[in-house]
Amino acid sequence: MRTKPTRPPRHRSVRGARGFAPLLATALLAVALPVIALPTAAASARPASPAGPPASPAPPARPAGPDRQQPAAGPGTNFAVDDPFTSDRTSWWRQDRFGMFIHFGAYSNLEGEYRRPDGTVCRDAEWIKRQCSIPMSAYEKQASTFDPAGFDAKAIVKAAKDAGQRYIVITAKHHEGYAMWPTKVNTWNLRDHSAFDKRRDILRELKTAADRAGIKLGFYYSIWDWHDPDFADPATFPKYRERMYAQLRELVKGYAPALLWFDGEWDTDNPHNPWTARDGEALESYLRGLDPKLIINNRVGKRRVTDGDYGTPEQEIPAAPVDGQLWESCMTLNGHWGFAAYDQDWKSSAAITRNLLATASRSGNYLLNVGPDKHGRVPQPSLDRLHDVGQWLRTAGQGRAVYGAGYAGLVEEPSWGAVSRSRSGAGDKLYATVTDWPAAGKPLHLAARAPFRVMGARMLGSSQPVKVTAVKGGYDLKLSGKPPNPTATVIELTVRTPRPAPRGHGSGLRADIFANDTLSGPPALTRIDRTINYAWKFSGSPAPSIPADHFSTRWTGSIQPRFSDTYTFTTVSDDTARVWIDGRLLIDNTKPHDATIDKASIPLRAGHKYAIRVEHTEQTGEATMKLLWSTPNQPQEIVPTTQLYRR
Ligand code: FHN
Repeated sequence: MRTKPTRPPRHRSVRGARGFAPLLATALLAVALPVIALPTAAASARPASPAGPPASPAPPARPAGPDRQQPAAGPGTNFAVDDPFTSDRTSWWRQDRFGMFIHFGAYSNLEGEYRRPDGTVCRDAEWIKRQCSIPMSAYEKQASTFDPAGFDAKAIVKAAKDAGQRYIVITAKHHEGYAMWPTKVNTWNLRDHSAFDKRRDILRELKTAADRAGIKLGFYYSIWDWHDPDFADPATFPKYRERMYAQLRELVKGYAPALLWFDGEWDTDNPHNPWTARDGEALESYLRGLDPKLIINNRVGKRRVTDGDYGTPEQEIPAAPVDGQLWESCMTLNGHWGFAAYDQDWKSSAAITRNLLATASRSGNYLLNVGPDKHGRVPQPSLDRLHDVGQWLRTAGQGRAVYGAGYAGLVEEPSWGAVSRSRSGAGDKLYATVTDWPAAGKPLHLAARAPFRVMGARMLGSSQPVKVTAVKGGYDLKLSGKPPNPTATVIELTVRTPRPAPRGHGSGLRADIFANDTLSGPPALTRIDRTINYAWKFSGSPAPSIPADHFSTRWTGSIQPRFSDTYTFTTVSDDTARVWIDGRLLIDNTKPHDATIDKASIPLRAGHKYAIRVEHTEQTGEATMKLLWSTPNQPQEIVPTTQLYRR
């Protein structure tokens, strides 16, 4: 039976209604939202180190953050290198919002169609070898004729820029195992097994063109490998893993990608996939050791909230901002990732543009795919649509609703469009993008979630007036005439919110750390923790003296909000988490669990110090504890040190 993951349903545009806490909620909202972690296979053998698979766990990444004095892997290791929501390391990614995905491999040479020896025709794209049960010998034979001489890196980068895509992720190696660069690890690659010019290296060409154009370049790499004979058997899998580490080292050291986009991490067969969460821990640590600036997606592990830097919903757009992790929606332009000549079912330019706006308004990134043909050329229908999106973004500065913009927070998502917020030198702006133009005289309502004033309003690309009226619970926008841009018309609102209290001068919370999972007896260690941002995973723990299992921590002190608003506290925890604010038990998840998100809200007053107590326990396996906060006026982040005091 084929165990191919069911291809995610194709979404034209996914708009989810969202419930919000009523404005200035006074009620205490406590909602536990369990994130169901994927079942991990039995713990696998050893991770590898930069030199290859060692006898002991790989040395952890040297954290890019301030805690550089972290010990080597094992007890004392914290794999959380910084707060991806606010770190310099992820800043470009959080600003750029819109990227180009490129699926290009030996499968492209078949252009979506395989004629079997009996004359029957089988169709698929990047999965064609497996879905059409092509014998490996026949697949290798067809790959030997692959000659993408028409691959024009400059033209592809120009197309991305023309589309307004500010980063590119190209398949360096897909499930077929065929490397698109001259790897030295094997001969199953575009240099050694093709009809292509052996002097060329398309990843090098793309890197050069992207650098020149100021576009970040990332590589997609499939863990699942249909070609490597050592992949499927757990006994020989370490040999595959050694080759995989060597290839990734070639890519990171040879091409300096800004990002690695892993895939093929899921439990599946044909061939069996032995990849485990423990493998993901070691690989992520290894890669961060190779390059601390790397951004890595969550498929490096098992696609969970605790893996990598960001989540990867596919062919869909989450209905609301994702809790506890950055996220990027990847999507095809037709129904396939790789080139499929028969698939002319293209999404409309308007649908793609609206998807991008919906994504940005929920603080997500949008990675939109092209699949070059066997010559290496991007299909014209793809280029046409990308051009249209870029045209919309360039018109009248409408791109401000996307680049550097994110979840509005201050208002509920309306049914008539999307609202994003951008705070830059140009001021504090809400970008209300109208996709469902109101009937004459009918106002558009913005339901406020927190107090703010509208200081100005204008329609981008038009001199049509926008009348803003304060009404109960928010504002009404009255528009006139016809929509200047039927795809989406942008109303730019200049807003002012209550001034925050001055930044605090806290240095962190008192942490009492116990060498047991019951917080009992005297603590083995007491210190000041700058934040609660810990991914101990399998091998780490709060300190070298604390074993990787059966430990617990109690943080105490006070917390100082900067806004008078309803604060939502979010924990990402494994095994248990409890949070008290001002003596109230807000989060109480004491049932041992895998990586889980818990949330609760409470109204707080700016500048006031509230008692805080946080407890975490770890029994066995992976361990994680992160404390984030957000308000309608403050996007989610790890609670910063300056707002935490030891007493
Ligand atoms: O199996 C792959 C598929 O071919 C494609 O690469 C997508 C893109 O994210 N990822 C996997 C399916 O989830």
